[in-house]
Amino acid sequence: MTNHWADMQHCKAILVEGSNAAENHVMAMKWIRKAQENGAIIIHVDPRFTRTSAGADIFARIRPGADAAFLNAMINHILENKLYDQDYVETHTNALMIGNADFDFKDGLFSGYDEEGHKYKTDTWGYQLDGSGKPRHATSLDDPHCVFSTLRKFFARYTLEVGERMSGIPAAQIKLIAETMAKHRPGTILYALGMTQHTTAVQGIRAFTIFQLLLGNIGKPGGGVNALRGEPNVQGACDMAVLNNYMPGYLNYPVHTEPTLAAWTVNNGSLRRKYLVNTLKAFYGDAATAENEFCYAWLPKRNSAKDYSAYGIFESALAGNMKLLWIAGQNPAVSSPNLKLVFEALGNLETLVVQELWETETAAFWKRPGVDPKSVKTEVFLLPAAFFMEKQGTITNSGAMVQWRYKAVPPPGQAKPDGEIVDIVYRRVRDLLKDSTDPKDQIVKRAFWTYTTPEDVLREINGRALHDIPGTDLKAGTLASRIADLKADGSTSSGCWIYAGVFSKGENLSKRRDHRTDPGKLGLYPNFGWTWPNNMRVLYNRASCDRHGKPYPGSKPIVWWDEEAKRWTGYDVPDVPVITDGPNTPNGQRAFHMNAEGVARLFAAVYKDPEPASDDLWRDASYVPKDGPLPEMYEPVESPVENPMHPKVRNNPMLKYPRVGSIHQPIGTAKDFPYVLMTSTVAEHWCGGSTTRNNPWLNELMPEPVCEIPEVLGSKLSVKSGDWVKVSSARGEVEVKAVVTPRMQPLQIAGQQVIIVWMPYNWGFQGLSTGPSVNHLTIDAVDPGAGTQETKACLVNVVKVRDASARRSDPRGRRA
Ligand SMILES: Nc1nc2c(c(=O)[nH]1)N[C@H]1C(S)=C(S)[C@@H](COP(=O)(O)OP(=O)(O)OC[C@H]3O[C@@H](n4cnc5c(=O)[nH]c(N)nc54)[C@H](O)[C@@H]3O)O[C@H]1N2
Ligand SMILES: Nc1nc2c(c(=O)[nH]1)N[C@H]1C(S)=C(S)[C@@H](COP(=O)(O)OP(=O)(O)OC[C@H]3O[C@@H](n4cnc5c(=O)[nH]c(N)nc54)[C@H](O)[C@@H]3O)O[C@H]1N2
Ligand SMILES: [Mo]
Repeated sequence: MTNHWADMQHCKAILVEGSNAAENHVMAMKWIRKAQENGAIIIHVDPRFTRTSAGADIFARIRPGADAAFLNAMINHILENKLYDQDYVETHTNALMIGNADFDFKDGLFSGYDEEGHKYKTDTWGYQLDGSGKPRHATSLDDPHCVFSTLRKFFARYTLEVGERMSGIPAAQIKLIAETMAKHRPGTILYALGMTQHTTAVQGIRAFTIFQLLLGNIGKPGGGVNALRGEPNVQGACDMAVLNNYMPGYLNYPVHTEPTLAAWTVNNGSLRRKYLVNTLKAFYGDAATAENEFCYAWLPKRNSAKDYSAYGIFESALAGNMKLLWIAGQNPAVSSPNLKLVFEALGNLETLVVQELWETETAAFWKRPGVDPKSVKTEVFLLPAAFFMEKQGTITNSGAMVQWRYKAVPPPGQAKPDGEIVDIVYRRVRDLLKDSTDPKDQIVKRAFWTYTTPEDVLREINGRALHDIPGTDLKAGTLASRIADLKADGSTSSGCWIYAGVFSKGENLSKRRDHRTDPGKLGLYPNFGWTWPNNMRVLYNRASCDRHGKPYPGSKPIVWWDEEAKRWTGYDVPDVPVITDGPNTPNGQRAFHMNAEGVARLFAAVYKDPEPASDDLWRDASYVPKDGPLPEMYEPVESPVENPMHPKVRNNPMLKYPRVGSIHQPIGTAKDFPYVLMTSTVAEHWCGGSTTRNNPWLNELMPEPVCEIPEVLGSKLSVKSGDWVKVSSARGEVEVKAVVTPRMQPLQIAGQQVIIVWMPYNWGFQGLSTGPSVNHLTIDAVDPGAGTQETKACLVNVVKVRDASARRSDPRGRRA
């Protein structure tokens, strides 16, 4: 999220695309409704008519995976009709920078495509530089060489008619949505899995960013691009490096070509080095010294050719390259796509440890329906874990707000909080290694590990001074109260730099609950919980002001330059590199100061600032999507239509699929599997369902999985609601009841009728309510950059099995 939940009340328009907020983010709905009461227009773009659509002013039905076509057509409409915010675009984006003359896009490929290496060479994706290595600037957006002209040319292909042909949304409605968003500013975009579970996930979100930047909607109250995150603490988990390619705080995880800290620093800059040093001090304490590069050598290095994601893990296990897998708080035997591969992989392990509340499908995979337990050699341990109300600690929400939660009841039986389980296992392993002289065991033996409570862990994450630090009020042991307190020389330690300040003057700010203090009446509540970084609530808020530091008219003032006090000030923490560097200085114009250019990037250029990096300011190379600097429409891996834009490059050219051969990862075609399957969750169950399917009341509300089909398909197959159907894909088949409904409707795509069906993914063979898992059908192709699975679009066939009156043949769910 760039903004935060309560901020949505300030929106004048809200585009909800790829999210069913009413059923999955009920608290978001509270603020969406408030905006609506204030006159905001709510737009919902979705393949299925849900409770979110029912509350919207405009509902547009889209084909799964065709969002880029719709968004690009809207962007083109904004550009062609000059509906953009010219001052914002010139001041706060790279629109005026001169692009590399050799950059090109042809037949679905950006310049630099290396077919053999299966990657892009990005040397034409940059700017023309002046003598000092800075991008050259045009004086007008009409300059044919500036980034803005590149944009105009690129998006010109996406007329409203092309948008309609590929997405299924009528041209007039695309125009209406673009003009509504342009007229009602500031507006926001809310998204979730409908956008991300695709092999073009990153590109779709890039299109959001471009659209919002053109409208001048980033950095303002009521603006932004807001990801509605899923699992309660998914934000906190990502912050703490649950993502396999990051250290805590999104520092790139060291790879094998970076054997030393010095080598890592060349690639990541000295600012990030400072934070990595703080993390290493938190990991290794006194063992980490400047002389030994803070024990950097002890970190195992990633092999950049290997896939360490959940998919890579199962593929390693499948190949017999993994002995032990420890799964905590995840139920992949229901929630991962292409379950056949997952089950086979689990069966190839020697040991599986499952740390759980229940004996889930994952823990019970060895006795799943249709399998003889004797044939599975994997030894399974089930460690009983405490649920959220049985332990204390923090949860970080989508707005990066860290909030403390208290224990309400003790855990049952032998169940323990996850932190305690990890602590027990760690100490036991350290004891076992006591006499080891193997250098690789140092990482365990010398770890700085002294925790007794979750709050100790949060203090370690926050960071502290290790010595008295001259010239500051930091004495040995003082907790850091902001990021700027962290030092580069090893005199401070901080487990996760972005959390520095969650403690202030010894107080745990995540426990604050002041819901009254609200300067500016913006809903910021600065004394409620604590948000990273530095308790800032709206990211990029400097961009809410013009080049002179004055708030743009039309949106509520949030920060501004105070000429008398000679500093940035306002209701929120100003998002500027130096608080006293005013709008007449280069720093004062860097509203997007983490980008090397200092401005937002309509075109995601390859660029590194030539100025020597400083310890305190961002002067960094910027992130460039692997699959191109501008968003292009590519078809899902399994799609019933060709790609009329570039038939030879139908799918994302950076896609790798199948990764382990077509036996394990087959691709179905429309000839055998004519319908598009879209999957999602339901209001009444939670994800893989182990918690909710063990609750009789919820089971009564939503007793079993179904396949929802449009009326045209119902008539074609002579299927009524309640009849049994077999749904099959190239990977498996399941038998469920059909629900024939007007919520699903066919779409006309490129002159042909496309039928979309829907299934929930919340069932499996364990618990009080059992039923077949839809993930037997789904495809495990992933986005090349983000690694998200394409569980929103694959091809299936649907055939009638028997009438409603017949019973399901296997009540525990049919095996694929
Ligand atoms: N009650 C309840 N709440 C939950 C959860 C739960 O299981 N139950 N799960 C939590 C979790 S982990 C998450 S990640 C979030 C998920 O929150 P959402 O992302 O809202 O979850 P989904 O149900 O997957 O809904 C995505 C929406 O995108 C639509 N969609 C599918 N494909 C496309 C497409 O290609 N384009 C567009 N524009 N739309 C598409 C679907 O029809 C659906 O309405 O919810 C969280 N909240
Ligand atoms: N087809 C399809 N597949 C999908 C999706 C989809 O839309 N379509 N959505 C995807 C998404 S967004 C997500 S997030 C995943 C979710 O996939 P999972 O993470 O596998 O789903 P959950 O059911 O939330 O699993 C969490 C498990 O943790 C256990 N648990 C809960 N609290 C604790 C705790 O405090 N400690 C421990 N140790 N265990 C605990 C629960 O009992 C549960 O079994 O599914 C993905 N799979
Ligand atoms: Mo999720």
